[in-house]
Amino acid sequence: MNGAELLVKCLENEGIEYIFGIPGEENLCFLEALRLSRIKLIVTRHEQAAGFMAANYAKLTGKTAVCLSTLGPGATNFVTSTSYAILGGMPVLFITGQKPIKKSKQGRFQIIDTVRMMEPITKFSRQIVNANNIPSLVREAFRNAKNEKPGSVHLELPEDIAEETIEALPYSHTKTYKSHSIKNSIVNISSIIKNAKYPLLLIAAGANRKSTCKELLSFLNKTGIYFFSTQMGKGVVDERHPQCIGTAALSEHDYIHCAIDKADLIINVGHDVVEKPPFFMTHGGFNVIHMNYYSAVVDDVYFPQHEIIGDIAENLNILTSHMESCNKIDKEFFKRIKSEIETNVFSNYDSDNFPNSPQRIVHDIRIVMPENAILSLDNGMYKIWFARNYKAYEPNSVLLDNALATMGAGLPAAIAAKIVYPKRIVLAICGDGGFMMNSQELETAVRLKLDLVVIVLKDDAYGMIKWKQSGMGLPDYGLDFGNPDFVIYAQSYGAKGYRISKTDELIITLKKCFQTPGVHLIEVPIDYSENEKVFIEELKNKTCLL
Ligand SMILES: Cc1ncc(C[n+]2csc(CCOP(=O)(O)OP(=O)(O)O)c2C)c(N)n1
Repeated sequence: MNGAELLVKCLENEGIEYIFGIPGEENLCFLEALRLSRIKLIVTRHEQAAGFMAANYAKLTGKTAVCLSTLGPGATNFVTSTSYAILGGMPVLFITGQKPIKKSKQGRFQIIDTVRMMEPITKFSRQIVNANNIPSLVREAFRNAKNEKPGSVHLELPEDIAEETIEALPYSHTKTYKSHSIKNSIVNISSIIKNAKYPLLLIAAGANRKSTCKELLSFLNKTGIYFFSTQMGKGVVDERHPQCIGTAALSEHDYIHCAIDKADLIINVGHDVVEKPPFFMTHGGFNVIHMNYYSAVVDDVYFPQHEIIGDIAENLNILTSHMESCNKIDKEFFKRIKSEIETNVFSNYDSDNFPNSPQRIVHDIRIVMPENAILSLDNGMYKIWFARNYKAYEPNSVLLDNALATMGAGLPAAIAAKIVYPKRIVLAICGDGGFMMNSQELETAVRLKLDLVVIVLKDDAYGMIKWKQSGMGLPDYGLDFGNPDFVIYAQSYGAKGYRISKTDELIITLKKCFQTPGVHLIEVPIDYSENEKVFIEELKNKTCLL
């Protein structure tokens, strides 16, 4: 066996099914070992996109994912997706190649210090300098990737180590047993919750685990406490739940903040300051109980007074067993707030104007999406509209990035979702800016014969930045661009292309695309004048029904 074969064996031992990436000549030995393994290689058209696919595969399956690149330029192309995985808490092993390290005739050709480059954006970054170390380094990489908080790890496999002859075995996994100290303090915590008049529960990114959904629902149903979510906590509990008051897509001044500002206690399940803040804590304001796998990073906007650290599902289960219906809650207040949010956020989509308003687009997409369909959002202005106005019914049914908040991940994430769930409908929504950052992956989707629908929202500009620019009272400058003809562009990849030219065509076209196999791209012009009308004027003039 050689080093590359041993590495592949170790990856098989970790249960790896797919590797996403672009091989270079330094990976050829690894590629050959992969060819003879049961792992499937998904070749992409950019390493960044491979990293985004792996990260979303990890998010959807809960398993550590793997991606591959060559040295130098391939590795530098990984930087954005490595950062995406570490901030977003997605366990991914990034494997890069390298020239031989013992004797090489290549000088410094393509060589950069990839291990050091990866250090600040991974939890563990190592060069394999001896094939003997492969089993322990792989286990360490996977252990680090999965340990709380999950994230990216990196291994560099030089060509000569890949070719080294070696006899070794992968290591087996360790079963970890953890102790609980929460049982002792639970009575105290439960009485704080029982005594609150305006308690709220916040569901954030860290709560997005299979085990947590059930426990959260039991807690909410038993206590009657109202809840909201951060963008990355969307759908962990069905947003149609009668106690749900929506998603805090903005940090302040939205309708939801009428409830947050009145709260005396927030039970914050799974929050992490990497997310855009759902609220700002102030001295003398509400108390926060932070429940997460790890302790809170204290920040000017977040300094919880209580922490319950450890497995969220187990701790919630213990907490629920000490709770009863919270009868001190001012239910009338929360009912009023909820009805105001239903009217102003979820029912305010009536405009027949063309180009379509963001509210109308969100509404039309929600009504045609089946219950378990998956929406994958890139980053742009529309992400705020979807986070705020689109009700998620199931966990991970809205894939979005509110941590690195990078443009370009929407389409690769949708491809990963379709690989994991071939039978579910998957819709990617991108701005014309973000789409063009990884649009080449349309070819990957066509080659993999995926049934996938992509909406490109066309405003011929970096719309989100335009909105911020005008909000700061600055003149319109430096944010407009031209676009290809998206219909012809899609067709040139072997996908089908459509252009919406009337408001009500979106629903009809989407229904048709969902029923027809293949990759479909729909160009949808969007009217962003609503950004200012709602987020600046309407919210400024709103009054909270207190
Ligand atoms: C890789 C990357 N570059 C730049 C940004 C900063 N940024 C955030 S949103 C945005 C505009 C997005 O434009 P587009 O995709 O067209 O969507 P729109 O806001 O117009 O709906 C920019 C430039 C970013 N988040 N990520």
